[in-house]
This record gives sequence, C-alpha cells and structure tokens, in this order.
Amino acid sequence: MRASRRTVLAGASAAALVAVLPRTAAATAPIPIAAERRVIEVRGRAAIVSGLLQPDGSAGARFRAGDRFRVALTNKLPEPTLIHWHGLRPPLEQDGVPGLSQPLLQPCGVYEYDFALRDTGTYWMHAHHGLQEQTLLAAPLIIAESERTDEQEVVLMLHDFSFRAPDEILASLKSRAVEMTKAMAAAAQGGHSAHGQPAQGHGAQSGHGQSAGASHGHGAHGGAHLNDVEFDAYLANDRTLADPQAVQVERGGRVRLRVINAASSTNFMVDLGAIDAELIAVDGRPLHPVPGRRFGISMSQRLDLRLRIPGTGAFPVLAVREGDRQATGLVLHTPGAAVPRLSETAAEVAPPLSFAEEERLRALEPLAARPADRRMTIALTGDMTVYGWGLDDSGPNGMREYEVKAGERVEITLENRTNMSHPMHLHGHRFQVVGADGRRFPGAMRDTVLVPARSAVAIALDADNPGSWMLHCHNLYHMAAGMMAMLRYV
Ligand SMILES: [Cu+2]
Repeated sequence: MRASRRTVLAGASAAALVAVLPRTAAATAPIPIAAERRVIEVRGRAAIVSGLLQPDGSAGARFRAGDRFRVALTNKLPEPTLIHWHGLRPPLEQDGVPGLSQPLLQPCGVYEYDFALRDTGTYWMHAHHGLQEQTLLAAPLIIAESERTDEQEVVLMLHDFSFRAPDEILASLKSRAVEMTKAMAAAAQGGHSAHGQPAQGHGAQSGHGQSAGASHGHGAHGGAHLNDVEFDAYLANDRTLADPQAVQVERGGRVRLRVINAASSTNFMVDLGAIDAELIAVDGRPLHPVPGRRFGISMSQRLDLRLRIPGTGAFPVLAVREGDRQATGLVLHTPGAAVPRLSETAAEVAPPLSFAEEERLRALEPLAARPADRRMTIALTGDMTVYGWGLDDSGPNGMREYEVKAGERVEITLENRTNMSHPMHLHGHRFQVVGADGRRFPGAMRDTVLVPARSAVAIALDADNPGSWMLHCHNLYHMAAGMMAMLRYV
C-alpha cells in the first residue's frame, strides 16, 4: 500500500527515490545528468524538491577507476544553478563554483565536463549556488575500485529537510541571533538557564514534541552549540524512518556501506546497532580499518563501512542527529525477514562528534613525509549578534584570499574561535589531518574536516592543482553568512 501511494504521488520519478546507483559511464558518451524538480513524500505530505537525475531516474553517477569524468549537465530547473563535484580534483574551470569556475548554468542550458578522475571512492555532487543545496539538489558520485563480487554495495545519503524555504530559514537564524544576543545580555546580568548557559531558545521552532533540552545538545567543548536549525525531517535516501528503504542482503554477507552526509546543517552519528563494521575510508580516501558500530559524520563528509550481516533478520542502520535523538536511516534485511516498525527517536541522545575519533584515524595513503614550505593560521570567526561568520574576521562581503605557490607543501592551522564546530571543506585538493591543539598525528586524508568549537586543527596539503579554490564551512548557513575564503595560487 505504501508503495502504491508513493508511486501515485511521485509518478515517473518514483525510481529516483531508490538509491540504486546508475549505470557505469560508457567509454565515449558523457553521462547525462539533469538538475530538475521532483516530488517526494515527507510525513505524508508532498514535498517539491530538486535532484540530479539520469534519464532512467537514478540519482547521481557512478564511475570505475580509470574512467574519465564525462558528464553532460542539463539545467531543467526554472532558475540558474551550478553543480560542484565534491571531493574530486578537477581543473578549476570544471569545479562548479559560480564565478570562480564558470558562469551559472541558465535554465535549459547544458555544460559538458570531461577530466581525468584521479581517485576512487565515495564522493557526491551538489549545487554550489545560493541555498539550493537545502532543496536536496545533490546526489551520490561513486568511483568504484576494482569490482568485488563478494560485497554488496549500499549507498546511504543523508539530508536534513524543511518544508520552509531555505531563505526563510536563513532569515530566521538572523532574527533569532538578535534575540539570543538580548538573552545573553540578560544572562550576563545573573539569569542563567537550567543548562548553565544562556538560554538559546530554539526549541520553539521544533515541531516534533522533542524536549527542547535535547536539541540544545551541549557538547564536550565547554557548552558548544551544536544545532542551528530545527528541521521537519531527516532523510535517508529521501525517506524517513516512518517509511524507510528496506535493502535485502544475504545472511552472513558482506556489505560495503557508503554513507554520504548531504545535510545542509546537520552532523550525524551513524549507529549500526548489532552489526560489526570496519571504517575503511573517509571522504573517499582509504584508512587503516577501524572497527566499531558507531561513527560520526559531519556535513559533507563520507564514511565507507565494511559490514558483515550477523545472521538472519532485519538490521536497522540509523543516523542520529548530533546532540539529539532524532534519527533517520534504512533497514538491511535477509530474505523473508520482517522489517519492524522503527521509532524516529533514538533511545539515547547522540553525543557530539568527537575529535578523539578523528585522531585515531590513520590514512592508508598519507602524504609523503616532507617539511612544510608554507604555514598559515586561519581563524574561524563568528559574530552571533548578526548571524555573521567568517575567516579571520572577514565580513559577509569581504572574502579573504590566502596565497600558495604550486609545488609547495602547505600546512594550515584552522583555529576555531567560535562556540560551534565547523566542517571546513577545501576544493580541488585533498589534505591530511596532521594535528589538533598542539598534538601531532598522521591522520586521515580528507576534503572536509570538522574543527571543534574552541579548538585548532592542522591540515597539510600539496599544492598540486593551480587555480583559485574555495575554502569554506560546509554548514550551508554559515557559508551563506560569510564563512568562506579562497586559496589562490600565485
Ligand atoms: Cu560553520
């Protein structure tokens, strides 16, 4: 019954709801991908969102090692857009940043992309224009290693969803900031909330009947503020836990789970329940495997997990919002097993994403040992009174540029002077996490690192892709409020 209701609702685009990945690129023809509107069902309501779809309705694109990235992108939206291939290292003019790479792609326009893929792994594509990413204008981008026949691939793409328009969300963040400032001023005169810190009053926007306290999510970093926005739903492959995707797997079988956090403003804790897993890659880059059942994932990061289905039955894979109990996810089940009804509220509040977990990661393919030619410290700054964020106190209209030279080993310390963590993403490169708060370690290769509140994280990279590249917070609203800069080759 669910399927038929869904089919009626979504019509021809129902296939797009299933995260089955599309066919592999032919050797010669570019993969056609259209940015277009689609309809999904969220909490029994039709939601008009956007997507990046192939003609057969499948989302995103899949390549194999050694393929070229050949894509023909058509804009079927009624407004201009541009799509960024997140985590890939294309030449600048194909990076999908309006102004820096290319002009916006106008409605009915087509852009063709063609460049050598330098890495395998789990990546994604998303709009890099305005607040379009919040409209789910995003999709998986998988570059498969040599195919393994003993492993079933499952892609899990996470979103935060609101029935409100994205610009309305941003406007409410700005107006709330003014109220928070007043509340903090009042608190400074003696009136503290029950949580021992100034009242921040965002439970008011929650429509879930959750306790406001749970969504405050005070962290381990001296009362860090975890969540800016109360969403209407959290989605896994476009579905909620009220009607989750059910993926059939084999008893005792191996599964390669590729988790992509495409949420605009939400970090998650992935909870595998009874399944033992190994984390084998982050942001597409291989790791020395880390066993576990719970793994944090910040906005725009990816986790590659190797699972072994422990027996027969149904095995939920949950993603719980950081500092909260709201959950999404999908269900892996063996043939014939009943899929249970799942609560959208996890039993426990997901703890804040821990940098201790990050520090344990070790790249399988680290940067070559080499001293840094250039070191810089970039402060992550913010002024809650106007919901303005920045780099080295840049305002919303003053983007900073940081210079590097081709061939250099560059080390950047990202010093977070704010009370929120920031998932910092660098375009066109991969970097290694090499330190935090004065401690040194040979950490993961990444394209996005979560810099905890009031902490400093050091990253190292080889400047091997000349151009002008975005360095920004991947919280969409922080970026829109000014937390972006440019790394410019001179
Ligand atoms: Cu941020």
